[in-house]
Amino acid sequence: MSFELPKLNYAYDALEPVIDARTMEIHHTKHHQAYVDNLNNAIKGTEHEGKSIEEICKTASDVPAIRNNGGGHFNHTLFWEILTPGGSKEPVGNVKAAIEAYGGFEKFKEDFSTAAKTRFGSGWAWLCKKEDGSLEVCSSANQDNTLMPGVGCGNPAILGLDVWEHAYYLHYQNRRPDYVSAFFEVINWDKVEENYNKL
Ligand code: MN3
Repeated sequence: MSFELPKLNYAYDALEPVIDARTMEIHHTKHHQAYVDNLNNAIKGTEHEGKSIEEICKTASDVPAIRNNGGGHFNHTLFWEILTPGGSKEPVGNVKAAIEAYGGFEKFKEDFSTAAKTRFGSGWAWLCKKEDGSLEVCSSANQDNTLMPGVGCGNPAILGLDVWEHAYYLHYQNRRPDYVSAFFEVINWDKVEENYNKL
C-alpha cells in the first residue's frame, strides 16, 4: 500500500487573493506529489512500508530520504486541511478556550507570526497541543515536524504554515511577512478544533 496525494476540498483558485491559484496548483501537483513519490520509493522494501505517516515521522527520521519526504507528505497534508476559502475568522470550541488560556488570540497571532517570519530559510511554523491541553508555538526547518524526535517543541501540531518560498514566492516574492499576515484570513478553525480534539 503506497501513500497517495490527497485531494483538496476546494479549488486551486478558492484561496485567492491570499494564495494564488498557480501557486496552489504547483504546490499540490508538483511539490507535494514529489514528496509522496519519493517517500514511496524510500520506504519500498523497508520495515517502514505499511506504517502510518505519523509512525514514519516518529521512527524513521534518521533516514534523510524518509525524513524529508515523509515530513513533506505529513506537513502538506495537514496544511491543505487547515486552509479554507474565507475561513472562520476566529478559533472555535476547545481551541478557542486554549488560545484564551495561552494569552488570547492577538498574542497567539503575534507569536505564530514571529515564528513564521523568523524561521530562517525553508521551514514551517506550528501551533501544537501539549499533553495538558495547553498550546505552544514553535517552528522547524526544512520538512521537519514536531513528531520527529528533538524537533520544535515536541508536541503534535494542530495548525501549520508552510514558509518555504515555493508556498508564496509567485505572489509575494520576498514579502514573507505579508503572506504570513494574510494566512490568518484562510484558516479553517473548525478543522484545527477537530485536530485538537483528536489528540
Ligand atoms: Mn510546501
